[in-house]
Amino acid sequence: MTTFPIEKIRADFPILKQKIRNKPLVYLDNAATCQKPQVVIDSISHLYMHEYANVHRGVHTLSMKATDRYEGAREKVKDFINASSTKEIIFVRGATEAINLIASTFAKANINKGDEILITAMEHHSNIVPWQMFCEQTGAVLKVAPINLQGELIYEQFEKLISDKTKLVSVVHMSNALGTINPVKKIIAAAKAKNIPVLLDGAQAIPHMSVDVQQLDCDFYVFSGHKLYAPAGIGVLYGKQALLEAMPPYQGGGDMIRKVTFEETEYNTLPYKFEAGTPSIADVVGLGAAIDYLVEIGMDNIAAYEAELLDYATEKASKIEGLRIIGEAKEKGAILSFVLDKIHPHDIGTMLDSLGIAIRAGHHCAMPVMDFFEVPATARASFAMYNTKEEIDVLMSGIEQLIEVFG
Ligand code: 7TS
Repeated sequence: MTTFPIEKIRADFPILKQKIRNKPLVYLDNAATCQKPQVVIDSISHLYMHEYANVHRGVHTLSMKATDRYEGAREKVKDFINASSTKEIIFVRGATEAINLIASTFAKANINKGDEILITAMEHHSNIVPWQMFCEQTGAVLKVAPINLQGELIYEQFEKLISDKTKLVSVVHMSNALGTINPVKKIIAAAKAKNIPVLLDGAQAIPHMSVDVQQLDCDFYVFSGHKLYAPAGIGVLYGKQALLEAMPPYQGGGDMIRKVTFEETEYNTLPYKFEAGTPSIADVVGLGAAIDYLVEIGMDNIAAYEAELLDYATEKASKIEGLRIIGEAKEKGAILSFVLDKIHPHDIGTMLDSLGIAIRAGHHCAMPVMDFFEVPATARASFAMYNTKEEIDVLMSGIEQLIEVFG
């Protein structure tokens, strides 16, 4: 912890310097979206000030510069998750669009009536609803592996649900509502033994740990830029090249084609086949800058620092009478979901805001998780690498004040 350059990191995030309601901002809503370092902000303004034009189109200098920046970012993403080729990196709007893309293309081509898609009971709605829509359209069946009261996947039950009919396993790497980190290597090995492709929803995992898609041997990995210190509106779909090659395109339009006549269209090669229309050029460049920034700090250093933050917060929270932590998995990322006796989570959120503390209160787009724990909502403090133990102290004393006044 002592070697983690926390002061420097905090100074890199201009938004953290401000006061909210006359109190220093304590931003603990990082699972919803995290703040942006100056280098990311600068990379975007630099592009618009000096290098902006449409990509893949022009022979003119600006277009070539913008294309270099755009494709350079794809290279950075490839290295960051250790994909084997930039052909496997598709830029999309975010994790949600990536999952919908897979449902509309891979699933449409490979999953039929009576086939099964296996998810878990701790998924975000974006890894539930696209599959429900797909099942409704095709007659495929959605199977849900249960969780226990700690918020962990009941692995034996999951394994039992893998059948000859299973055509896709789609699992969250780290839960946004509970913080649980799933045993993805075991999950993938079990699916591979039956030749079943695996999609990992990495929206929460990606900012907290190093991810190596080749080592994991997952078939698809999806995440959003805005939870990775990059702009909103950009995300990544990683897919194994052979699978992506065999998939039909997602949207039709410019850039995803090689040749168009009124009789037929020849599609472009990977990754462009899946990137119809002018992309979010500046957001991609911002994502590249965020990755450079993270690589310099080191994902393993970030993981170690955040583990200390989570331990500290968990220990403090456990001592508060009337506070119940929702999600106590052994393997857990930097998320503390909780409820308080007699105080509704929305009131916790509002009252903490008056102290300058930003947390999220709600169902976190994981309503089935709320149902399982029989709570309408939770309050959720989610940590990032720029948070500190002092901020956790502020949160805990805020909670104690609430209990004293309203509990
Ligand atoms: N999957 C997980 C595990 C998530 O946490 C989220 C967003 C998504 C998918 C969807 O990502 P998007 O960028 O496409 O919206 N989670 C949250 C959250 O916890 N609070 O706000 C958004």
